[in-house]
Order: sequence, then C-alpha cells, then structure tokens
Amino acid sequence: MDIIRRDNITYDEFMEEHYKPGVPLVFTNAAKVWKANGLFTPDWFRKNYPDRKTDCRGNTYTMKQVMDMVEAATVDAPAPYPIIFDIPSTLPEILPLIEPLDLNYASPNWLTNKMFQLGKWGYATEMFVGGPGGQFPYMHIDYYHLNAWITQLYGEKRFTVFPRGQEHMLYPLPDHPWRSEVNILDPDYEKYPLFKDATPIHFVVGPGETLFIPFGTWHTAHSLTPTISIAFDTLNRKNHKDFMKDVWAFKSRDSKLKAIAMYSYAAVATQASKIGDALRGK
Ligand SMILES: O=C(O)CCC(=O)C(=O)O
Ligand SMILES: [Fe+2]
Repeated sequence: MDIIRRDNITYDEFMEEHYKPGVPLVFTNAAKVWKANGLFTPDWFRKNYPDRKTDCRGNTYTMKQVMDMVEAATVDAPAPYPIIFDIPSTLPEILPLIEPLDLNYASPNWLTNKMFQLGKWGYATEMFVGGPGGQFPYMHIDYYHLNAWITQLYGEKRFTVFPRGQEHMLYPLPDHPWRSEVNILDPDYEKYPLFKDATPIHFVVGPGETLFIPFGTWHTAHSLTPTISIAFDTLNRKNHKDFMKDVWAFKSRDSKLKAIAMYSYAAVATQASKIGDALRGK
C-alpha cells in the first residue's frame, strides 16, 4: 500500500475520504496558504532568532546552536531528535506566518477552545528541527488519540505509518500502550514474530507538504536532511470518545480523584466546544 498524496483536495473530499475513515494523507500544497512556506530555512532562523532557546534531553541549546548542529549532523553522528521549539512561548513572532493554522482543513478543532487549552491536553503548536539520521525515539500512537498534522517546511523526513487493525503485530509496551517495543529500522523478528506480517507504509514528506496522521494510527519518523516542520493536533466529535478514555486512563495513574476532576472538566469543555461547532454550523 502507498500513501495517498493529493493537491487541491476540497475540504469535503478530505472529510469523506480521509478524516472520517481515518486514512492518512499527504497534502502536497495545503501549506501554500502560509507565509512560512518557502521562507523557513536554517539561515532564516539563525539570522532572525539566533538566541531563542529550547531544551532537549537535558541540554539547553540556542537556535543558532540547533541549526549549526543539524546542518553538521551525519547519519553516523546524528544530532538529537526531535529538537522542539514551543512556538507560542519561544517564537511567538512566527505565529502570523503560519496562519490559518488549520490550513483550511484541520477543523473543527476543540483544542482551540479556551477550556481545553487550560486543561493542557495537547494544545501545542511546535516547531520540530532535525538533521540526517535523527530518528524519533519510538513507534507510537499520539497521546490522547489526537489527530496529528505535520507540515514540512524545509528538508525531507521519512515517515512510516501502519494501516489500522495491525496493533496486535506491533507489540505495544504493557505499561505504555501507546509505544511499541519494535525498532522498525532494525526489527528483531525472533522476539517480535508477528511484526513480519505488519505492512508498514514508508514515504518521504518534502518541503511544502503536510502529513495528516489520523488518531490511533501507529507511526514514526526520521530526518533524512536538515529539517524544519510545524506540528499541531486536533480534537473534535470524531476522536472525542477515545480522547476521554485516555483522559481517564492517564489521570487515574496519578489518582482516582484527579481522574474524576479532569474527566468532569473535559466533559464540560466538550459541551462548550459542541456549542461552538453548532454556532459555526459545523
Ligand atoms: O518526527 C516527527 O515529525 C514525528 C513526530 C511525532 O510523531 C510526534 O511528535 O508525536
Ligand atoms: Fe506522533
């Protein structure tokens, strides 16, 4: 199976053919509505925001250091991956360059509702930076069953996604059921024999392209070149049930009381978001 790539797909086509059935898609030109498209490069960030900082695996790096590091990286000596800048707190000036954030496809998004934002359930707009050989640490499904939207603005990243229904071949960790034990770049088939029958879909996402990863889709990625991408998540009616299950499961690890409080809060935020949808005719 190959990944589907589309240009100029309509919102309704996207909803029917991809969003509702949960089929991943590469939009080849959705990012044309962003000023950032074609503008973001390592040089641009080094020149404009050299001193902005972020933490990665216990170290703090400046933007200049990050860009130098990913450009010097090689497959044999990779830079840490992913290096993530939280955009609203570390690079707020670039927010207008990635508007409309939803690319005219990724809505409705209840995470933009103030109540969900306060709950800190994955409402984040992040810039991922990587270099050759930089590999996401594990194959996974995203927290809280959110849909992921990843727009590649510089360089190329190789993604792997699995069709729905293959979870039993992917060996989720018993204590962290959103992470797989299998290293897909070098799978140990003796230890994970069922993985032989899994049918990963590998593909490269290049500059100006946007990958939609439906909630619950197992995936991972690695950088082939220096890369800059923008990632955010969405929540709405479609993934809400699974989201609520995760809110319960994650919070009750801490305490039952906390779980009850957060679950109730999320239920109220849901009602507010549904009213918002109705008012916008969604
Ligand atoms: O490296 C990437 O772009 C994939 C990121 C990802 O899957 C995640 O942050 O959940
Ligand atoms: Fe992910």
